[in-house]
Amino acid sequence: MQIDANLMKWLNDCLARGHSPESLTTSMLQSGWSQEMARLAIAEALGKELRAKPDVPLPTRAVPEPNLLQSPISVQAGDRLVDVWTTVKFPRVVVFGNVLTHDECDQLISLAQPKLARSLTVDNQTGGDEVNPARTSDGMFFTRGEHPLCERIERRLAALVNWPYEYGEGLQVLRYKNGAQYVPHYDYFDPAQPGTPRILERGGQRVGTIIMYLKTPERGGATVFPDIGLEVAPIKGSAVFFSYDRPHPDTKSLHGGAPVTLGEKYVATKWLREREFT
Ligand code: PD2
Ligand code: ZN
Repeated sequence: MQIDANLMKWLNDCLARGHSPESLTTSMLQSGWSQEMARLAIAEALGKELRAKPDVPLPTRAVPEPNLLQSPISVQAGDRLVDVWTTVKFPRVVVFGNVLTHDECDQLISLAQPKLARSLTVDNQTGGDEVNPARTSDGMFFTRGEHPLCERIERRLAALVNWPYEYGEGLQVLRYKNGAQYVPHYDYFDPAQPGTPRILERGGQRVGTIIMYLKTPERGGATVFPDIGLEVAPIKGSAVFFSYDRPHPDTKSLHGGAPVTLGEKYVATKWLREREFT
């Protein structure tokens, strides 16, 4: 798509003056540009800026972002009105209520049940999967749109954070039994690891995460953000969204699943890539 030269000049000037991609997105939306156009134009401008400064090691990327101009109490996310509970500017974290009905939570758990197995994490050396003692949950993946329910939820999430449906990985469902946890980590792929280029072939970096809570434990199991001391309570039907514009700890996107100390917790995670996830 050809992007207007005046718009590009304005974007490049703003970036050179230190404006963030998020603030430029906000300005463009306020001026009546579409989310898609803002995303494309800003990505293009960021690319130009980086080519002019080849020594910048980790490019910032356009990221998903809900439309929270004027601090709404709720936002229309496709087929559902979702509540806005808590927002943090940096790192960008938004907690949403009422993302899923209780029925949808129960149905996702039932669909996932037959395939739940000890969670694996990506082996950074090879790009393959490995059992990790830091992650004691059981998990499974759906492919994108694998069931009509998955597709309905995935389209809702795409609308919620203004990020194309096709850029999302399939949903992952995790079960944390009593005592299980997921120690703090970053969801992006570490550029320094030899297996990463292979992983990035399928849609580039991860730039955002949505963790939906499907079952509330009786105690523990918060999603924690240690860099900012934030704990998100795992309440059934709600979700936490966060984004990261670089694969770097400076994004303060470190997060973990605190141990469940009574009862059982289920979540569904949606990871969002830079491009179409194939
Ligand atoms: O279940 C959680 O709270 C959690 C915490 C950290 C899930 C993930 N990360 C994840 O799925 O990446
Ligand atoms: Zn995570």
